Amino acid sequence: MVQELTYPNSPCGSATDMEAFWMPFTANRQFKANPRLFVAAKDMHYTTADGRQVLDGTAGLWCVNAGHCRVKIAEAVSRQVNTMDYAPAFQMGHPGAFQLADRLAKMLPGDLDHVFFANSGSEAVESALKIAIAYHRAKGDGTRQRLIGRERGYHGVNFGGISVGGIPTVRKFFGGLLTGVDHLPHTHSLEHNAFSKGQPAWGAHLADDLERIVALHDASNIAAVIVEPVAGSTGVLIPPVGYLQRLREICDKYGILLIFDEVITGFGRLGAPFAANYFGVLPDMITVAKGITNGTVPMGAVFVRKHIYDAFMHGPENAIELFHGYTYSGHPVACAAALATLDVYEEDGLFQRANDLSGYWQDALHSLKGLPHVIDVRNLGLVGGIELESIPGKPTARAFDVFVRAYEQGLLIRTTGDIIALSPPLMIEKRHIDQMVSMLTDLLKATA
Ligand code: PXG
Ligand code: PLP
Repeated sequence: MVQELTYPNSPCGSATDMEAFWMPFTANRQFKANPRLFVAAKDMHYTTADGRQVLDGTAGLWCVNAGHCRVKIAEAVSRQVNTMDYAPAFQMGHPGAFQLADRLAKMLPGDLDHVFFANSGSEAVESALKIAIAYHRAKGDGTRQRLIGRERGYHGVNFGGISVGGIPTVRKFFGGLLTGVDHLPHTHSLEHNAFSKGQPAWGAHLADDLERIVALHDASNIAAVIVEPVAGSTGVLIPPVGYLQRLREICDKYGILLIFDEVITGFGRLGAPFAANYFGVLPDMITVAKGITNGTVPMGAVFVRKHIYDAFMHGPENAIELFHGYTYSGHPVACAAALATLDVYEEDGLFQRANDLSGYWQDALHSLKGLPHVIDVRNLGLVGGIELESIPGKPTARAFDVFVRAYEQGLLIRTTGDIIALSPPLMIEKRHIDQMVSMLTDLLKATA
């Protein structure tokens, strides 16, 4: 059915013009019948196709940590595009990739000192899982092949990522997935932890389930555990006090690699460079994307510790050590964007800023407690989650209604299930936080 668009300034003339684009993770028919289009962005705001300003409560999709259209990043990208558009990634190089890797290595905690580049979080995860298995093989531990993820984990959409991931809808349509995968239990419990401020007190013992999996398969068959330090996509699940430390201890005990998927928590979201810094837990690998370029150009990366890189550096010097890589690994334009992004983070002190604002953010969000249907509020750094009671028989409907009304009134939020997730650019000011919370208060008061 063709329906004319009602937005006067829409760049798309009619619904027919919108048909060809198969939108990702979107209800295509519902969207095309009543589209929501952004056409410009600056700092904390988007401009809609009909000329309205929308406060960005989500940093795009958790990626625009420094705020939109930062001049320094735009100029660096433009310079690079006009100097050298592309250089082959295999058996050739360009200075930007080396500079960026070196700079990242200096920022990273511990001996996380090598960087493998990809183009998205999904590719970073895929790369990390492959490196984990190949690492054990390179050391002569070729039976260590099993991968362990967690329920309610999100690790992107490639086959490895959905296999270790724990979101039923992201998995169930796609057949058998990878073999040799187990899942830890998730740590979310409203019964024990509702309305916790910061890290919840209950739940560190859930990491001990790893002992059960080790007993079942034997450590000699297990390659790696992958978790998000703070799970974002599945509704802002904050790790219980001591949980990540416990996972690290058990992995150490059995020689299992620990991978932190920091696609969301990386680059300041928690008020520290990485969640690894914030929690004081050193994983063997970290996957990142999103904030590495402030969302400007697609890029992902895997940070690996020295012992992992070193394990591959054997054999004849003319032999390729890792048979893995992307045409666009370390793309010059992405590297230029990332280098300028790191400058902006540093010059504006944005990680510190996120840390300084996190107390104000916490108090503001927790003022929503007591509003209709609000069954939990949770927060860490500049991340917030507000869980709503589902309408019986209509899961997701209540939060989606808030999302649409928020957009219409000038606020961008993200919803997953009946959970509202908030993750504003780190340049946010107190007045924006006040505005967000006051709009959310009105919206929630008006929920059916
Ligand atoms: N790992 C984690 C922890 C993520 O959050 C990915 C991997 C995949 O990254 P790419 O770049 O392939 O999308 C992600 C992505 C949401 C939302 O609304 C979250 C993501 C992507 C889109 C929406 O929570 N996370
Ligand atoms: N498919 C074909 C036919 C290719 O030639 C290539 C790369 O050369 C790929 C897929 C992989 O593309 P990328 O390296 O961008 O992931």
